[in-house]
Amino acid sequence: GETAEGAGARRFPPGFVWGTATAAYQVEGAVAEDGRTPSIWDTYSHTPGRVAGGDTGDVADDHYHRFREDIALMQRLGLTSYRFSVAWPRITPQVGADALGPVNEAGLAFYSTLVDELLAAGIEPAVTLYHWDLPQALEDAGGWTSRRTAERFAEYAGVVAGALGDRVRTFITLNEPWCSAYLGYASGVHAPGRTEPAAALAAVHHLNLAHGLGAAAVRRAAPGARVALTLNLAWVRTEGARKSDADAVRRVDGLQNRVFLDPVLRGSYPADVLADTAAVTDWSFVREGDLALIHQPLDVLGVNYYSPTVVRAWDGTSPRAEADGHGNSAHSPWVACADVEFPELPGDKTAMGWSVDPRGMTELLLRLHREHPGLELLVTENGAAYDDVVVAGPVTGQVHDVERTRYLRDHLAAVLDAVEAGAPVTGYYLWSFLDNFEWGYGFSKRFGIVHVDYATQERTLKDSALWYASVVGANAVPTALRG
Ligand code: PNW
Repeated sequence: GETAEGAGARRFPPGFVWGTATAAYQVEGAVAEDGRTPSIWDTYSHTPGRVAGGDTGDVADDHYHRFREDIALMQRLGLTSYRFSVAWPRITPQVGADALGPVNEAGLAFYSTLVDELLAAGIEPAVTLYHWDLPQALEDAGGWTSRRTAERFAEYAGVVAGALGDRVRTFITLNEPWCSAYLGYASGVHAPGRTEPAAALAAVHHLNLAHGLGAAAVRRAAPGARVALTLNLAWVRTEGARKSDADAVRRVDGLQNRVFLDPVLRGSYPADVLADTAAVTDWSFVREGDLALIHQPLDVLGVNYYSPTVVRAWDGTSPRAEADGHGNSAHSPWVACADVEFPELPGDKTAMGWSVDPRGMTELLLRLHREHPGLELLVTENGAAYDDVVVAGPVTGQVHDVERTRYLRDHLAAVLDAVEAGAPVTGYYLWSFLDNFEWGYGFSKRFGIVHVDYATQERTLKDSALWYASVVGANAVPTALRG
């Protein structure tokens, strides 16, 4: 094999940003400290039967107390950036539908210190303002089905940008509104666990509105900062040749990609999506002027990519295939798609059951470049869960996670394929830095390049972490793997 420094290596553009990503509820713990109040994920994870193993984020990786140790590990790996999220319930713990309530200085102080320590270690912070931990009080007042949630989000975003904007270059308004809307309100496998398709589409709109209002608030509070939005987009494809297969592609593409991209980047909702979903909702929650508010200038589009989306028209007779990894057969996240199925693909799968398809990443980045030329792209998440085993090593434990390293190598090569074909991708954040609370799967799925022993909070660098360090150091991805 070759190391990243070796002859068989492909270089990334100079200045390419290399990082890892986490999210507050998945790593922080300390859920009742320094004035934090519950979010929808506290409620959901403490509801029996919702999360695998009854796991909760009460302690998680204890990152709230161990962030200095974690930053030291990042520094040792040579990482140049860290994407983390701010827990809204730490910042405005008394928020209600009609008022933001007082700012909790202790909550802000935690993130301010985190930013300072990162900068001191030579690591650039990238801040996600909403990674799914909605204050419970807002859910009680309708959550994302209510436009007041979007209004309060913008106020909260302005507070955080005002406090950190002198040191933080990049603010990401929302992480994956697709998950918040469809997994939270249609399939119910994420908090708040509702299963109402009409509510999911109302949530789509109010999340889009939250992005637009939040983007404007960030600009006012931190005029020098870059505003980004992170979406989980997919290159939707079919292996079927029927007209109905092509129609299934168009509809799923509409719900996954265009219903978020079009309002933000073009100022309109796709007419076909409105028509496809007309039996579910009349979209009357979209008010005059909303699309102008959503259509704010965007500096960077964050792209999260894990696996492909492959569809075909369901003939209505054989059992409907649902191999899209969303984990709920009774309630689909795909509203108005009862005649679409998600066939099982041959080939490699991760521990999530998600198919491995690096080419889908290249195609996705190239499509974004083609359809939105000039828009800077940032890979804000990519990575894989595998069933890691810690083995005894000479000094400390070791994790020989060959499959994760191969996944990362192949996806970095896929990013580089897109870059070489002209896509303006400026950085890559690996999901995740640490093993963490994987939402409905609890701690049973490990995405980290750093292993966490949850009983002791001991961190162990996996082989993939050392491999990633060599990639970052060389600014290049090797064409082959050692051993
Ligand atoms: C993303 N799906 O979640 C999130 O941004 C992370 O917090 C999470 O840990 C990571 O990906 C790995 O799951 C997703 O069902 C959750 O398609 C579910 C889906 C996609 C992304």
